[in-house]
Amino acid sequence: MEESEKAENDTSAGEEFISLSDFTATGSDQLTFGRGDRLLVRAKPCEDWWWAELRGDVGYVPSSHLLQCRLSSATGDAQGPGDAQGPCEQEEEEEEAAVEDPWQDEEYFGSYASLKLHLEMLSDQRRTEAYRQVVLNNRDFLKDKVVLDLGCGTGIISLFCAQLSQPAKVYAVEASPMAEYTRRLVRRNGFEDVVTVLQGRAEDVELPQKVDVLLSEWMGNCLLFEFMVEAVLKVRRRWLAEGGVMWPSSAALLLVPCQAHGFYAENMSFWKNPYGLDFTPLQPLAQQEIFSKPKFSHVVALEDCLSAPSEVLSLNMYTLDVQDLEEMTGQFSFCVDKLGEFHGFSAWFTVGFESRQTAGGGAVELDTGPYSQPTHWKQTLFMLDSPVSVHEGDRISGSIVLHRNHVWRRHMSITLSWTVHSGTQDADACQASAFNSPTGNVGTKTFPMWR
Ligand code: GJV
Repeated sequence: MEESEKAENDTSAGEEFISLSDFTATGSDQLTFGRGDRLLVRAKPCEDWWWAELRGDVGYVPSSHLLQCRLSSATGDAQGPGDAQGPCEQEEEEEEAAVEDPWQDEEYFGSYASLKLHLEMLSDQRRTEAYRQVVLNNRDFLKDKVVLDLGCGTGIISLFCAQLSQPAKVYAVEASPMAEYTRRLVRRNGFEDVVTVLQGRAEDVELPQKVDVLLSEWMGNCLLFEFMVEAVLKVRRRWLAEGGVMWPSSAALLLVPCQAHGFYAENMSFWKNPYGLDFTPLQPLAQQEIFSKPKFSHVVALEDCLSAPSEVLSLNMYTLDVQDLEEMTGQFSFCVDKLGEFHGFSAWFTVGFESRQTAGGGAVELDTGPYSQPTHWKQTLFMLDSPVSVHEGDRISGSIVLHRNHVWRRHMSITLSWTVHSGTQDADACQASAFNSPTGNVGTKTFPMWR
């Protein structure tokens, strides 16, 4: 695409945004606006401050307060709130309602009221078996312990506890209406004396005692999406007894630079010459519609990984704080180990479950990356706007920032910044970071997920 054409596409008429919260200008070059105002964004000179128009006035506005209209949501099989539509597509009253519940609980727990997502989770054997293994490996430890299963869904983990160990009590907490069925499943399997199902948000639950074990399957896409982890941290503070166990005990986000020939061809190369015609003017649109958001449910083949993966975030579930979730930053430096096209980054997570007993199978890890059989989370793909050719010995360094949406509490944006350093075909030199040739490709891109 020509540069002039690109500029035209970026700024032509401005983009319409809706304000999610009130903002009062603190300088004469800023605009004051209220929640629900529709602003026309004329330019984005930097990430945090945009130049916008409202009722004939122009000025700078903080981008964090704005939500783009007609930004469609998930690609692929997003879970829970990922299926949401942008509120600008809805009626005015719905907009209001959506802004009033930044957690979108009705929609979120509504999605867990039907079987679809539960079937997906239960059929994911690697996920479900990992939790079963944790219970098995700690069956002696669990004897006479009090357990809380946060977001128990159909109650599978609580039922494993009752079936495979002898806990004093399991509180199975579930906010969605599925809880009623979970109660029936507990009764049908004869565990009603041990497992008590409590329907409600775990943050609000009242228990007769503190718990020895806080178990939960809270992980979303890119680990944090949905931010169910916040409930886990709040419950930990309130209900976990001194010295109690967190399962998972740790979590990590991993990243790898990768090729995505298939996805690129389907959505970008396609327009080059369909039926012998030049459809390339649609490419900027494809870029905006498809590549501006992460692709969920991507499975990255090992041969498409351009280097060994790297851990970019590492969370200790005993010490992680709710405030830490607002912005999380990681660094990376990848050594490219093959010739290929750098189309983007793939991300996934691992969680670790420490063992609390000496005799037994030890710690358990659930790895959702490309070196293991896929789980229902699969991997998440972040496409660059244009691919970069890389060679063995090149280095890709940079950072990732997960920025939680100030208003929509289950959403975040992910900013990837990278530099490709061209190498000397020498993998050892890359390992040692012994060279630092300024080079080729430098880029940064922010992906809303989904707001
Ligand atoms: N309190 C109670 N139940 C919850 C909560 C909460 N704060 N948050 C989610 N759930 N790993 N991304 C329930 C939700 O209704 C569903 O049944 C289950 O936890 C989700 C677990 C898998 N989602 C995930």
